[in-house]
Amino acid sequence: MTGATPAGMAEALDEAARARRPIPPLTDTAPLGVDDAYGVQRMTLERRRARGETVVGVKMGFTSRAKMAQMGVDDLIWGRLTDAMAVEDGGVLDTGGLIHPRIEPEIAFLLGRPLSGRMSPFRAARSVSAVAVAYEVLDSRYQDFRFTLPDVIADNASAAAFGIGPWHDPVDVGNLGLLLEIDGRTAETGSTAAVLGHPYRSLAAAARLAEAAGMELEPGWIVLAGAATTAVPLPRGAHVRVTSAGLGRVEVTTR
Ligand code: OOG
Ligand code: MG
Repeated sequence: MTGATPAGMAEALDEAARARRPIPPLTDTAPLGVDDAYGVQRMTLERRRARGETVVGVKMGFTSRAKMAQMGVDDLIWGRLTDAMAVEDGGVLDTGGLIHPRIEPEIAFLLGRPLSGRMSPFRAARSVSAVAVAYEVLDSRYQDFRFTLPDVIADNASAAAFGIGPWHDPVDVGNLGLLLEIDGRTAETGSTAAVLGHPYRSLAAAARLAEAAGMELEPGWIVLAGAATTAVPLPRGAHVRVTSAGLGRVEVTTR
């Protein structure tokens, strides 16, 4: 059903998202390694580009132990963000087109300079022009949110939507409290320190992955550093708020 070629896999994932019909993990029926999975991810992005979407950044995944444990994987990954995934702060997200959305609190970086290569987190941080509190909405195109590492890589790291709070001049984001509230009730609390010990390590990892992919992260791009807590189901008709000490908050209403 999914087709064993990379292009067939990309089509199956893209169609699953568009038709809102989840598929079994690709690795249930075909061998798929990490490198080939990134090839499939690139092809799903080509399909989005062909529909007029523009890449506006990248998202890091599984940068916290909480997330690795939740999803049963053991390495960090990345995916691409497009303009069509962005939700304005305080805006409305229609979850009707999503399969089984989840939301998680994150920190976002805005790049002021190109970034690629192997470097210390400290050096990577020098490319950052602003930081913000953010959320990510995940929506696996796989049934029951079940996948192996190559599966989720191919599926663009479950990326579905994201929102960014007000940008701030770079501050030390090494240990900021994060609060995720749904309809005024606490859903998750955590610290940015859960992201690889410091979110700038996630940024350095993004720079390394960019080099490995033969590309540069571009000025103006957003980097989502990865969730500090587990992701929680995102219901319809909900008001969600993510607050971070020092960075303010970002809000979204779902319908
Ligand atoms: C994959 C995406 C993980 C994060 O912040 O760790 C991620 C998933 O959990 O479905 O975005
Ligand atoms: Mg995330």
